[in-house]
Amino acid sequence: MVGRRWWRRELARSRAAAWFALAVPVMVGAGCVEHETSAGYRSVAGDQAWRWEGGARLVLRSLPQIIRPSEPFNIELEPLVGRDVARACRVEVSARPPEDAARRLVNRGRPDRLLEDPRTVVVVRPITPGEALTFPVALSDEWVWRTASIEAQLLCGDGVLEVVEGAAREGRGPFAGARTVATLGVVPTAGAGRTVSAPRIAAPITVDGVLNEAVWQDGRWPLYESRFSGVTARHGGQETAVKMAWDEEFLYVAGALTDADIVSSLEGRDAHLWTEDVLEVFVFSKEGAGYLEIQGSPDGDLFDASFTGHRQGGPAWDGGAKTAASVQYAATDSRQELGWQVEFALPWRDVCAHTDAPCSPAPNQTIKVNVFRIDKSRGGRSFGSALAPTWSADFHLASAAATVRLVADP
Ligand SMILES: [Ca+2]
Ligand SMILES: [Ca+2]
Repeated sequence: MVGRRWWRRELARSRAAAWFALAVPVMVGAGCVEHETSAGYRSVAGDQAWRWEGGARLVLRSLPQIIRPSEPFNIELEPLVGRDVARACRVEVSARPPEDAARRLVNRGRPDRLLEDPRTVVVVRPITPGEALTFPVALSDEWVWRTASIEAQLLCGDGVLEVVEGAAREGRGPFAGARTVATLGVVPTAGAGRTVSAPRIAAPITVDGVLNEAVWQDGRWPLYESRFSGVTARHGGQETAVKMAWDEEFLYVAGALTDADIVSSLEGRDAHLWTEDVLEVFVFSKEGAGYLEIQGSPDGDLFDASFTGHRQGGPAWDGGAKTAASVQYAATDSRQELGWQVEFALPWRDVCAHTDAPCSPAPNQTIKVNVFRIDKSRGGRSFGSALAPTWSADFHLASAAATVRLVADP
């Protein structure tokens, strides 16, 4: 960390420098303080200002009231720094899942094996003294959280400075270079939640647990971590991707699950598959009334259940769903499991009898669904992931479900 050491040295030297004789606050009105730096920049700030070690300041000029995924927005910051800092430093603004920020806070900087969420957006801008910085940010359609944590760090050389004044969270670990990270705000996000498109297919799917049909070849939807009963996912490695397709008779679901440690001993219709490796599909009503749940195991066993309201019902109902699965092994070692694939065909007549989905599926209709994976290991650990995370111990949450749009063409 030569760069970091260099920066510390520069910092120590510059503590005596004129620009560091930080901001003389002058009251200019209720709740507002006018700062004048010795570099000559003037700015009015309320609470939305941050100070870093060494005295550099950032003032928040604009932050959206609400963020709509896929609609770009700007965050404007005004750095109050001297030329030395401007030369050596950049400002990084990030929009992060609130879970990640909260996890760092709770974890108090201890080691964390969880990976950076791929949907985090990071924008870095060099500093030009006297100029406000604009950070264009767009969240992905796959932003499934109800808020975004907007954060800032000051990167100098290859070090990162600590926040000494202003709202901040614990840093360290893979999510932050600094011990503290400025929290510019936690902004609500508005959107329909996760929305995916299921294509209509011309030739029926062969439900054999082999995903060799053309429609399954690309555009699969990754599952994301879902927390329930102390279970977390995105632990690395065991990825899950699903996709849906439809024709006049069936809603089809395919799952591809990386798994080097398959736990599957249960047999027979309606066995408690969720206690081992399983993929679960829920089809909800838009109005939160009746819904269906089907589960498939790596050995092709089926669990199906119908509900008239939240958890009102169960597996006594046997519908017409079909499932099949296949297990993949390493080419060099036929005992080494690589993962499993599963297919489901769920008849529309079951779906429309137990949900408010229309009985005649047509392009542009939408249905509310969710897909969950429970990944067991022989050591007893479980990891959960979901198409649309519920952030709760309850999978039966219609409000958290994804929207699947039935589309005409792949
Ligand atoms: Ca197949
Ligand atoms: Ca497993």
